Amino acid sequence: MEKGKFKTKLKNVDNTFKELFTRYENNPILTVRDWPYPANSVMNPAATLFQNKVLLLARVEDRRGFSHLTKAISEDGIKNWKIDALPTLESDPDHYPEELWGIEDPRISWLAEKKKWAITYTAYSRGGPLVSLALTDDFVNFERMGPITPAEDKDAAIFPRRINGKWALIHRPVNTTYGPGAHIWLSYSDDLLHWGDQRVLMHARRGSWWDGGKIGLSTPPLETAEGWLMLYHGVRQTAAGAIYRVGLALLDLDDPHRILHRSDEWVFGPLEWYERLGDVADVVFPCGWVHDEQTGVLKMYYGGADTCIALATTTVNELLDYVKQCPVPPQDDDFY
Ligand code: M1P
Repeated sequence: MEKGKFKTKLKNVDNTFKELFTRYENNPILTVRDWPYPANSVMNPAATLFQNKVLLLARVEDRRGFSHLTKAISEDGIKNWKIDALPTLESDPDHYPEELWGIEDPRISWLAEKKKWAITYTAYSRGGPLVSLALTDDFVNFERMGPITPAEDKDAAIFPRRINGKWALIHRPVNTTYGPGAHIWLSYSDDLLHWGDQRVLMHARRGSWWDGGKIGLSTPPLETAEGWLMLYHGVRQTAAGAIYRVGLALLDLDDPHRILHRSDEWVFGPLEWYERLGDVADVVFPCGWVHDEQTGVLKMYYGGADTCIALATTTVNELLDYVKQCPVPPQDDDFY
């Protein structure tokens, strides 16, 4: 056969996967080199709109291994970040002993009813990580509410409004007696402090699934006309270590315990060098996204390899179009 004439039926098959998120070309957008004071790493930022600017509250790990939170503000959410010269919110173990080993991985929800932002963060206590809450209206002064869950629990965010008269919290306790793995739970409260009516919202799958073993909320749930968009991370253990990827689900607006759709495949995972190489390899860890209601564009901010902060964008419509084609999970997903 003449060279170059070989044809296969597959020649015109497009087998490229269309990514739902587009990475910013100059990622990472923030690293310790941008920081005004010495630190080991910056990662896993919460995000919100504040005074028409994008505000990130980053987890900063110091050179002891303890974390605190520092804010960075930018007009376009991409560049020219103004970073606080000193930690914005530090652990305070003298008054809050549960913060002994630092505070980590915040999520921010705007609570219109309270006219305050609620920051849920991991307090690293002697008894293990737990969820603490702080309220603020200016990101300078913080009203610390203390722990809202016992250890071990993390990856929590409060829904931005009451649902059927109650505040709702997504969180991720670790409960080994329930079975292997860690699952996402939903709890309700009248006052943001005392939480009850706890139920599993979503199970980690098992076996070789990308989210087989451990899952946790990524960004706070985003309200759309078709349901709450929930981004969550799933962890798969491999011989080389854990891989942290991100999946998508749509929850019923009035009964968020009802999962309308859940992606079988991950929608975002470590591919680029800043996601694959760092203190913890192969980790993408989003904790915040900012929605531009005029354009529909969603900016997702995430930690890369527990070392830096990166940005990827999509639109709410793209996420909805995708997730609505995903399976409706069985009510009893023990069958996964
Ligand atoms: O190292 C990856 C992530 O591990 C933990 O996340 P989780 O407990 O949800 O598995 C956290 O320490 C997180 O900060 C870190 O990015």
